[in-house]
Amino acid sequence: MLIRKPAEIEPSEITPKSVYLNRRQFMATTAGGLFVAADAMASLSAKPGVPLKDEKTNSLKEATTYNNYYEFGVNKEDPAANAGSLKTRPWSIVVDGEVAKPKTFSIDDLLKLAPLEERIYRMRCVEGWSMVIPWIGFPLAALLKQVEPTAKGKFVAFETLNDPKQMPGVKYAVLDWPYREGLRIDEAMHPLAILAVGMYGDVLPNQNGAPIRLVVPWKYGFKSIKSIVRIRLVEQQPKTSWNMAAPNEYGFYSNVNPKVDHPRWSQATERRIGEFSRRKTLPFNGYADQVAGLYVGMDLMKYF
Ligand SMILES: Nc1nc2c(c(=O)[nH]1)N[C@H]1C(S)=C(S)[C@@H](COP(=O)(O)O)O[C@H]1N2
Ligand SMILES: [Mo]
Repeated sequence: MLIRKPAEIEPSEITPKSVYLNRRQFMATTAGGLFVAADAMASLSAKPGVPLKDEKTNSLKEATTYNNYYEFGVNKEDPAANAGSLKTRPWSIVVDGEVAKPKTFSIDDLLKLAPLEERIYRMRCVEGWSMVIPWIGFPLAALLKQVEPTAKGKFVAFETLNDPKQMPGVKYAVLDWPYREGLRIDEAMHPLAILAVGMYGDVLPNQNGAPIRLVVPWKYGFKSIKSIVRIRLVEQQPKTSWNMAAPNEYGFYSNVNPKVDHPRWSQATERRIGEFSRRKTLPFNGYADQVAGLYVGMDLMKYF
């Protein structure tokens, strides 16, 4: 099947060869009462992303056992240990606010929005570690176009599920739940911003944000909100969980910027999980050629 490649994406990030995802696995996860429609299954053909030059893709084990997902605990091994209690079917995302066509998308609706693609992205956590992960997903823009944002839809606000019965961590007030994130509309429409439904050729493990999560590779990892249930288009910059918790440490934009230190540590270098020596952190996490244009004229020391 034909998969169009947005002009902004480097050829090195997507290869021309088609592969099939593990369809049996996608069907298995939907077996809790739901069938994936035939045309949705057809869209599950993906292109394998080419590994980044001089950067090894992290192992599935690394990407699934060293996580932040505070709804399941604050330690890196907690999400893998505790996220089994998350029920990922049935699932839907309510999309409303400043849009002409508000809509509730079931997971099957979401899988039909656009062909799935594999994207191998560098991910940089604000804590100073990074990984390279092969995600499977589709541009967030494909969903936003469906609801037709109005002229007042200047920002996009996202929310994670907030269910104490499934998420042992939400009884602790470490963050103001539900976990909330936000993007400016032009950031959200950028072709590098994807909604991921899988990784490593398979469905997303719960600890990585099943069944659907945001991936914004030029920003610190906390912007990439997991297990999304609500997306709202808004006129004013929305509140975000980490910014509410510590506004001097976590800004709204949170673009990866080696020149803006966290108040308690430097952001100039990072530890790639699996590597011994530290790497230099790249502006916009290495995606400056594609995304720097979004921020022309903005003081990125002030809007960190
Ligand atoms: N709902 C929710 N989403 C979240 C988090 C979280 O605690 N809750 N942690 C964030 C942080 S800080 C990072 S670094 C990434 C890490 O997970 P990943 O390796 O699966 O991207 O998830 C982000 N998304
Ligand atoms: Mo993070």
